[in-house]
Amino acid sequence: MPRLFFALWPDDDTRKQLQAVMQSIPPNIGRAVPLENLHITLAFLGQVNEEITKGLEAAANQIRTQKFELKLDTIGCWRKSGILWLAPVDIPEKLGLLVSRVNEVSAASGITLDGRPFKPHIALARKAGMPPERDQIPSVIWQVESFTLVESITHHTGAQYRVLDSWPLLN
Ligand code: 2AM
Repeated sequence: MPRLFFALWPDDDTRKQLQAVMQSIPPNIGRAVPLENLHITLAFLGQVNEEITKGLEAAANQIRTQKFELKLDTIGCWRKSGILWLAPVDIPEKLGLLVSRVNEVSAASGITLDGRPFKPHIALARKAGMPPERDQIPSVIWQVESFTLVESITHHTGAQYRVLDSWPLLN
């Protein structure tokens, strides 16, 4: 069964800005996540069968929250998981609302979520020890206009992500 998650998937302009961030990180800081894999997870769903996925997609179609600007302006490291992350200092209310709605439709479709508090972040590198100096990293301004359902495929070389579906946010 496919492993799925709802995510914010960077558009071309945002990915260009993320490339600048990746280029600012010292190469010895950990194992860099490939540029095309960078994303923000809204809700990790785990393994989901086809029938539930169909229901989930129909329910996600009903989500009507608004577009927002996301400023990714802080960098840090979680020691336990070894993740070097880029994150917003301020979480826009509209992002919080979107996550609530995504969690609701997932639960209503029969998916058990892990219930951990939402910490929006982009994983930039794994097996990282120390974050680089904050002021060496450019901020990213992301105009978030949609959200996506993504499949995670694990290869021995690392994860590969496939966007299955995408829904626009409202003006
Ligand atoms: P991470 O990048 O911070 O590890 C696909 O695996 C996405 O879902 C990743 O963004 C990952 O976050 C996130 N995720 C959240 N909970 C997860 C879990 N229990 N197992 C795997 N990935 C999880």
